[in-house]
Amino acid sequence: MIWNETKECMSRDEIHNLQSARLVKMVNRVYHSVEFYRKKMQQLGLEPGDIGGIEDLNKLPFTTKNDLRDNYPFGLFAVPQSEVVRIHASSGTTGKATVVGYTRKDIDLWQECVARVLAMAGVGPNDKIQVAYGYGLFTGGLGLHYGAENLGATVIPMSTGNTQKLITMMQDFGATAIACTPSYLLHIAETLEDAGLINNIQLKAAICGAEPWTENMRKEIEAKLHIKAYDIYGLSEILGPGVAADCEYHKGLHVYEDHFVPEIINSDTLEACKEGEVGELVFTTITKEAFPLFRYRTKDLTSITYDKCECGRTLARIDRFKGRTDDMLIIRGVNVFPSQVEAALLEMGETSPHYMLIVDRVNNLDTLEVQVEVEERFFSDEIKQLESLTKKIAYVLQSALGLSVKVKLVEPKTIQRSEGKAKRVIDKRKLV
Ligand code: DLL
Repeated sequence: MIWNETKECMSRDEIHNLQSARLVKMVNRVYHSVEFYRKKMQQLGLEPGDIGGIEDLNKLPFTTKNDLRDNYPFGLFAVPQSEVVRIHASSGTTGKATVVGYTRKDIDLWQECVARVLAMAGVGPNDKIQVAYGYGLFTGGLGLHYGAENLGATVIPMSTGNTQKLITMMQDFGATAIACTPSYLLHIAETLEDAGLINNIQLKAAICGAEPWTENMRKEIEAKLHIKAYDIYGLSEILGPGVAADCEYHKGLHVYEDHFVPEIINSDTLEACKEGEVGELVFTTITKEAFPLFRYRTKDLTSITYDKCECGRTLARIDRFKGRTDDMLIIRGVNVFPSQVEAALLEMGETSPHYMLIVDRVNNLDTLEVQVEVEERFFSDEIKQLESLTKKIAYVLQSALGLSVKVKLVEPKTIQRSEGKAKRVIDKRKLV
């Protein structure tokens, strides 16, 4: 059943016309309310009237995270503070936080987008959903919370921080859905397994995102918990969770194009990529009031298709994320994404999905060590078994990455578990 047919199954012409009308309105409004954009457009010799529709989108300037930081905290807001009802922020690893704001209408839009995601995952008013993303300035907790309420589901606002309590309540309240990062869900699954409680839960769906994860990881989670797992994408700058999500066919994430216009560009030339070609995802918001953005460069790497999905939705689909331009490692000149390691390990099927990449530079040469957890039995007296598995993994990774890799097998639970976004890389080259 498609929850919102009128918004998700429009013809491509209807989407084009809707986006054009909304873009024209948005550009006019932003030109007159945000000095930063007015100046940028003037530098390009652009007036609002030059943007007649979506075909003129590429005339508009790009926006980057640095632009947000330069205008910290409220310089890019397009409404007076009295109309802002909520603020969120993401800390990032360097520099100032990026601050975003929402009007009442923006919050309504956000709730609706998240409700659409949940409905696509089969969640409805009869479900009880544990929201185990962090609550606070991070958009995950409150974003999922209000979206689920909007749908009429019963929200159990767990946040992060107490896995034992989460598991107790999962059983006692009969939670049927959970929203958290995929790495945290894996940790929850292991904890349930260790306690022999997997069959005591009523979970049927998980809505996971906020970090890159592979299709194999999705299947691993489904198999461990006997549930359906769905991918939800978003970023605070554009909305928070709910910009795109996948349906039961898992053939890419449907972008809510009635609110966010996606483009894929080559990060070096800034030219548009062809359909299906991997590049940097760029978004323009066309309905947001408090914090509209023109052509925001997300740094997320993916490709796009405009073909109709088997589920009937006509919305553009972006492929599962390959990584971010800024988490690509260059090791001895070879480009490596942590997700490639995850895909290769899970494809092999003899290790756990817990791994860590340690990059170093020894005698001016980059080195990559992949630490991966394997079952306890490999560490018993059968030393030979451990050696042969190490060699096998090194071979598999070398073939997948095109780079020789040192593999270190570690005992279960050695690699630190995360409740939020997982940390997969320690790059010691950056510490010197
Ligand atoms: O992570 C919003 C969110 C919360 C999304 C809960 C999904 C669920 P930020 O903290 O601003 O916002 O981080 C955004 O996280 O640019 C991606 O690099 C990454 N990301 C988010 N969802 C996915 C996903 C939230 N499904 C950044 N797959 C984005 C891969 C994701 N990466």
